[in-house]
Order: sequence, then C-alpha cells, then structure tokens
Amino acid sequence: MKITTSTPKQDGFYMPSELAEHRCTYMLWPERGDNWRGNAEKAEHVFCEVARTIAKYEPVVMCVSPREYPIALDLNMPNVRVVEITNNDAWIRDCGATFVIDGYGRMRANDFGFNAWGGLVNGLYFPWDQDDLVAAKMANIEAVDFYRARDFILEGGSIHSDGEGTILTTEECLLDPGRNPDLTKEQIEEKLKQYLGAEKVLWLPKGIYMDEDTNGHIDNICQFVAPGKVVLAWEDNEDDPQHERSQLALDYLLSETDAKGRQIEVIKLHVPNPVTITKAESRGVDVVEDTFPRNEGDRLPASYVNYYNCNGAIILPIFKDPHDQAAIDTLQSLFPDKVIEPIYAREILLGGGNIHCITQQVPRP
Ligand code: KQY
Repeated sequence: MKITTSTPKQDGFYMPSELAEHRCTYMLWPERGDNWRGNAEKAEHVFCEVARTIAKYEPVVMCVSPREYPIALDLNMPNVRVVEITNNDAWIRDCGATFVIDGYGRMRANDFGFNAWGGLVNGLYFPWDQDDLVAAKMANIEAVDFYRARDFILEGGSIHSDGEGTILTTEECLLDPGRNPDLTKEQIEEKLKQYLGAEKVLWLPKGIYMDEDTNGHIDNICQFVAPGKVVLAWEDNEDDPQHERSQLALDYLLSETDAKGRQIEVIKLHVPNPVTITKAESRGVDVVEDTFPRNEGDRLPASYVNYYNCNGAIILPIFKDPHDQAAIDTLQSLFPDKVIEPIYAREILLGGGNIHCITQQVPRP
C-alpha cells in the first residue's frame, strides 16, 4: 500500500545500518550493451560471482528482465530466487527501495524518485521509467507498505545510515542541479531526516575523483563500520587529485560529531593505483547517442569503500592492485567475526560503479 500522507519519521520508522541483520539482498541483472561491454556477458559472470558469494550468507533475490529471465533461471544458483523485473539498468542500490524499520518488528520501504543520476540535466540514459518502478515492485514483493516520495530524487548510493540517527552524504551529489534543483540544502536535509528517520546529516564535500556517473556518491568514498566510526577512501600521493578530495573529507569528518554527539573516528582505506579504460574495453561498449561514453584512457572511480556488508561477510571489490591486501587486512581487523570475500571487480567498475552499487539489503525487522 502506498503511504502519501506521512513520513517514516512521523510514523516512528528509520533506516537501519547496513551492518544490522539482513533478511536478504536484492540484485538486478546487467544487460544493456551501451553500458556493459560485450553485451554484458562478462559482467553477468561477475554479478553471478557476487550473488553466489552473498548467497552463502543470506538469501539473494536476483531481478531479471523478461528477455534474460530464462538465462538467469537456468543458472540454478543455490539460495538465489529469480524474479522478473523490467528495468533500464542494473544499479539496484540506486533505483531500488530503501527499507525502514520501527524497532518493533515492522518494516516499510521508501520509493524515492529516480532519474538516472541527473535526468535531462546530466543523467546517464533516457528513458529511466522502468528503473523508477523498481522500488515499488520490491516493496510489493516483500509485502510491505511504502512511502511514495517520488518528488524527491534520491539514490541509495548517495546515503549511508548508522542506524542511530546519523546520515552520511556528499554535497557534490545531493546539491547537483540534476537531482532536486528546487530544494535548498536545508530542505534536502529535512527530507533525508524525514524519510530516513534521522537527526543529523553529515555532508562530505565531494566523492571520489572521476565518479562522474553519480556526481560523487558517498558509497564510493566513505562508509560506517560502526556508529561513530567510518572508513574513508584515501590517497597518500599529494599530486593525485584524489588526495585533495580525501583530505577535505577527513578535515570535515574530524571537525564534526554524529547525532549522538560522538567524535567521528576515521580509518583510511588507500585507493588502488589509477585504473583506466583500455582500448578493448572501450570498443566493447555500444556507442548510443545520449548515453555516457566509455573512452579509452578515462580514469575509473576505483575504491575499496564500495564493499557490501552482508550477514556474515564483507563482499569486497579488488583490482589486482598492490593495495588490495591492505584493504583486506584493514577490513578483517575491523570485522574480526566476518569473512572477507574479495572479488575481482574490474568488470563492474567498467560499468561505472561497484559491488555496493549492485546490491540492496532488506533488513530483518
Ligand atoms: O555507482 C553507482 N551507484 C551507479 C553507477 C551508475 C553507472 C551507470 N553507467
């Protein structure tokens, strides 16, 4: 059932931390040849590796278009339910539902507007109408009521919640004119508080260097590892443009407190060496007018922070890079009770995001 007359906060609901127990994880099957090279065949393999790995720890719901449904069904992946959902692309973190709970066993969902990361101003493709229906479909599959907030454009990758009243986001993304040009920063902050049941919003200035597809989503640069404690994508090399962005974020975080008044503890996760698109990778992507080009030599927004927390594991993108091991070790020390599951994720990165962007948790209410 659609709820249009109140907000989660008014009704006592809030967005739990991704670290809280999940009921399951949703994913969306990659398909479009103007984003995924070679008609998405290589991406399908990595998406399946991600799905199979998560499915060792919690159920996965793989959403697939009618055209690709038989292919996904035939894979017969254990603990993976295959449901038909028409879509425009595979980024369920962004177009999917954001679930909220009340702490007394009830769950609802948020159905925000989705406009392909900027609509007609600087969006990545047109149309996006089917992506825009995914959140409501997820809420219906999960049999929960959902808040209809379609006039507020918000992607799941642009927010993190600590489940204790604090939301992390970036100014670069949420203040970009392609999202909500008629809302002030204060009005956007109030929407976040109302729909995510939060008290305080922490605004990092910028996201990762070259995260142009999303205008600097938070989920590529910073993520909670506990209330009051975050990992931050870091670059030591002061000549690399990433350094300034990371330093700005660090300065901001160290000058702030969270909703409970805690100082923020910051753990650095050094980014991999610059990852650029090869000629073969660029040529494998169909060129279609009005979609985002993938040019040879372009730097990709590679970051270990775009990992996914599932019930017993961290699903971590790695890049066959000298910094991979440090990321694995740091996360293992932060999560001694979880299994770190590294997955070579270049193919997802080539599509413009990473493992966090292709997953969406449903909390256990
Ligand atoms: O990173 C994400 N959350 C989505 C990236 C979209 C890229 C589309 N080409």
